[in-house]
Amino acid sequence: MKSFKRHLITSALPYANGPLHIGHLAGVYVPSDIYTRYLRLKGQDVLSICASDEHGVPITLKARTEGITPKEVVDRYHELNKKAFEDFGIAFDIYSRTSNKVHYETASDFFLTLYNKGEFTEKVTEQYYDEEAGCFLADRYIVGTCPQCGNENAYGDQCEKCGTSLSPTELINPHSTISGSKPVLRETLHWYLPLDKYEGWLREWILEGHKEWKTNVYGQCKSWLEQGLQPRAVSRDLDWGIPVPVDGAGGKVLYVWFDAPIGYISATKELTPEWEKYWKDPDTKLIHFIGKDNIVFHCIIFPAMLKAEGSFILPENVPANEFLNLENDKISTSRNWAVWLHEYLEEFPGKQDVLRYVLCTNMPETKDSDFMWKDFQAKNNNELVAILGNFVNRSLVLTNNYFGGIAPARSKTDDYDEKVLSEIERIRNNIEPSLESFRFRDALREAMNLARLGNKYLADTEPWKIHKSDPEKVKTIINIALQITANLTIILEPFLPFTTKKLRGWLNCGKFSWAEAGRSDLIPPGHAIKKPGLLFEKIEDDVIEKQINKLRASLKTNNDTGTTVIPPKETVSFDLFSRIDIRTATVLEAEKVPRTTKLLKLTIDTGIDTRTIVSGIAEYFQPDDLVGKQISIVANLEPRKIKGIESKGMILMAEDSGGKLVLVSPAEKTGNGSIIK
Ligand code: B3M
Ligand code: ZN
Repeated sequence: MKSFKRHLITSALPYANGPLHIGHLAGVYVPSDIYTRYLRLKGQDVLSICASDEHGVPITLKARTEGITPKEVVDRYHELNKKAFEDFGIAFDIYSRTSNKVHYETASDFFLTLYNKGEFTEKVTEQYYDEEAGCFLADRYIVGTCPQCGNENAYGDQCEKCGTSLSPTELINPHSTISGSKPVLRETLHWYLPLDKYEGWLREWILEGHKEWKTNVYGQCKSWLEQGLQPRAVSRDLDWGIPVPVDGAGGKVLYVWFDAPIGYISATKELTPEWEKYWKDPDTKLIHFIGKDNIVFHCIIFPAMLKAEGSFILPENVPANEFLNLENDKISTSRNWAVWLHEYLEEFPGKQDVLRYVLCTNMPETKDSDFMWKDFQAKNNNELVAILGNFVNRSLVLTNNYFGGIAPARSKTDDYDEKVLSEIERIRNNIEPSLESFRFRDALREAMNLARLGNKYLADTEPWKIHKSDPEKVKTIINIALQITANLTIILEPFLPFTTKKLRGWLNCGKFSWAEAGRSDLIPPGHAIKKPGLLFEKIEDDVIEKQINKLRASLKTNNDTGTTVIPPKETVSFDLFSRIDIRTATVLEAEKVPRTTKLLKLTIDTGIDTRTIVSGIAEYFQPDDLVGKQISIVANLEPRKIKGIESKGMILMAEDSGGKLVLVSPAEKTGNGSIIK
């Protein structure tokens, strides 16, 4: 096995388009943090890199939904997510963002290096265009049926269900996620990375060179390589992103999946002037922590980019996790079916390690797993409180009660004592291979076996019964209990950093190194410890019921129509809402827009003026049905050209989750231009 001088750990850059939830922690960030903390404990030279992924359609879609700019979206969620990572002890060395200057320069330079090497093919192709929205549709702007697995919500660049990377023109029955309309094809120029040219090399590098990769990762790579790789566009017709740095590329930006992985490099550059030692020296071990939907980008596309550029190292491993579900259902931002990290901390202050623990014991390392609130409660009460907390509490309280808080010396040990002492080392030796091979569930279970050992040792030896009759024996028992406690501060540090910090405080000791784990002399005789507090507290049924009910409420079913109610959007400030001017108006004329199926051109009297609004409601209303109707409109929306017609405003419609659309009209006739509050 090759030895490395240093480690470079990257964690998938979360899109700054929404808050983080438990699926992010279980899939990427807890495993990455466990591995990084373990390497640090071993005294390794390690950098842990992450950043907000701030470009791409996920951001602009969110901006459209919230009626704010993409910059406002990323500024809000970059800060929220950065704080959530800090609150959960995810100890990155840097958490940067891809909208900053160093990234723009780094990504542009990377593109230009490949461009000047002639790596890209420039091609004019037909791409889907939304006539209503007036923009090309790429990535999440377009959805359709995946040609591989039949998933009807596959995106234009990837099917998240089967992981296949796609182009919009491969989708079956595609439609725009902006206007819902069926897109038309239009010619546009893009730059293509010749993945096909690197297919042979990728086969060799992965299928021959990295047979040790996790089965789920290796298997996905194998199936893509077997399907054959196609050239892939690395630019987009979008106005949010890093402009393509060549002449004649007006209105085109780098594809977010071209720029984002380069964010690992730019963040490292931002962190240290020695960044090239980490990214270009083959003595660096590069590990990418990601979720399974990112495997193609980290195992096929980014390595091909690095290979084409030629001066960077390649990832040594990409231990992708599968997905975490919640109460037997897929975590869903749009349905608010999630446990948001910032909300968890409001409801469970100081219990970050309980969540880290539960997520690790059930980590989706090889297959999807399920977070259940009842399981969260059981693991907290039956393992953290009853095993770890109980043992530590007894060990420290008895030291205080029997020896005034001063660690006693071991006197003569019997076979059982010696067996327990040797178990400390055996357990430590069992944990290491699991951590080294990213099997964190196994590693944590083994680490907890040390607490089980301690609990059993005290229960078997019952020092509280013999502390008067055999004080020498009790000294030995308590000394051994303290050695176990000290070892727990080492082997649990990667998993439960807040708990081990507390424990070190009570033990009145510093941070031991990983090399010291397994020893039985960490707490010398005469060492003064402190009085302990409670390490964990029981979680009662009503607390869990409240969480389960909260989830159920977010999927409240509408009794009248039997459809689930679409959960509310993010809260907005009153002043943001008050900037929107909603008025009553009357439809004077209505006609279909030629050569479209969904558009109606309406002439309306707003009380302020007579204006035209183009609306995608032709499938729901006949033009004549609308003439004379009083409606509600957004009167101060920026005018837009739709099919060459200037549309000034938007008609308010009510759409239930079944897609049924009705007009929003005042309950009784009122003057046009009346302000709707
Ligand atoms: N922003 C995460 C996602 O697909 C994506 C990761 C980028 S890592 C360079 O949700
Ligand atoms: Zn699919």
